[in-house]
Amino acid sequence: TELRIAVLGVGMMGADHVRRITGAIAGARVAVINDYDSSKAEALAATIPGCRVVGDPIDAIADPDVDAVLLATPGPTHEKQLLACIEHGKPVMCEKPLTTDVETSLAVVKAEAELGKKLIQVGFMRRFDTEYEQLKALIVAGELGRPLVVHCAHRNPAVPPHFDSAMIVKDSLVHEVDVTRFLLDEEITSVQIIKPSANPAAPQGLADPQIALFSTESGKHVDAEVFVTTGVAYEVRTEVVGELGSAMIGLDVGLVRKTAPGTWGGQITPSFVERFGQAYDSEIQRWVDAVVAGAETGNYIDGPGAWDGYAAAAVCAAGVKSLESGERVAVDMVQRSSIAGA
Ligand code: ISE
Repeated sequence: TELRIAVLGVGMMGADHVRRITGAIAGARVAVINDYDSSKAEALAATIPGCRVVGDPIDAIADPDVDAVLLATPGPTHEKQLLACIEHGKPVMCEKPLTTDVETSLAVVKAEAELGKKLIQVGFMRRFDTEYEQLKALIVAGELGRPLVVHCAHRNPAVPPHFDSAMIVKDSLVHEVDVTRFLLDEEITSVQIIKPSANPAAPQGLADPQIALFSTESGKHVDAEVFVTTGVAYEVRTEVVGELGSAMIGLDVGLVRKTAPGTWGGQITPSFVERFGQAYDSEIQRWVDAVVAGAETGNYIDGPGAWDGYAAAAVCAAGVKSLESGERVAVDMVQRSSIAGA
């Protein structure tokens, strides 16, 4: 029997996941679609055999024909929808952010911990990208010695018109936050955001690019350039420098072609959909497998969970404060050990 998934929100990411679950993922199908734009939901559902539209997101979660939920709705709706998943015992893959502020993220962590089951996975897809997996494996095997410094670059060709300076922190930099926590396996304790002179091509008032500096519990340094209006392509690069050497991923070295008159080069992915296509595929396949296995283990996730979503929210909140003050801001978060089961 196939896992019956409800996909809530069929914008860019949700629609991409519907296509993925329908065409590339084994053991699962999209049984229910929900979107605030019901005609969009109807149009997509009509292309999938056995799929129907449920107009209310909470009804979609509670539906008896739904085994698991994929949340790709706007961030401000996540808290209520995640709490409904917990209430109905439905495993959920939640696109980032977990919720849009620190308090509600912590409330979700606590509600899940009280239930005593790992139901919530957060869509930090980079952890499933082959290159990030290789980098992590090098570190874990001790091949780089102790990691000392991490350098990140995160460039988008463009962002939607409503994107503001704080969204560069909460929507874009948040991935470097998760990558840092994933690679170094420790919490980030402070953030500083530096605003160099803005790209003249960026919309008026958008602080782009931004340079973020993180310190971690053991005093490691991470810097990240986030530049979302390059007009070029989608580029994500991470370099880890350790005691015994360094390693870098995201060099975009696919096919290198040489042509007259003496030029060489290749191609760069236009957006995260292509750059992280493999990561999304393996993220969702492993999640489906974990949900199926969860009935026996009580653990319905295989990847970052609610705690990781909360930690990211706490670091980004400090980042948004630093964006305003220019100062280094300490990250305010509770001890993980203070929440049994988190
Ligand atoms: C978007 O929401 C993402 O998650 C992408 O990975 C990131 O590169 C982009 O900047 C965000 O807007």
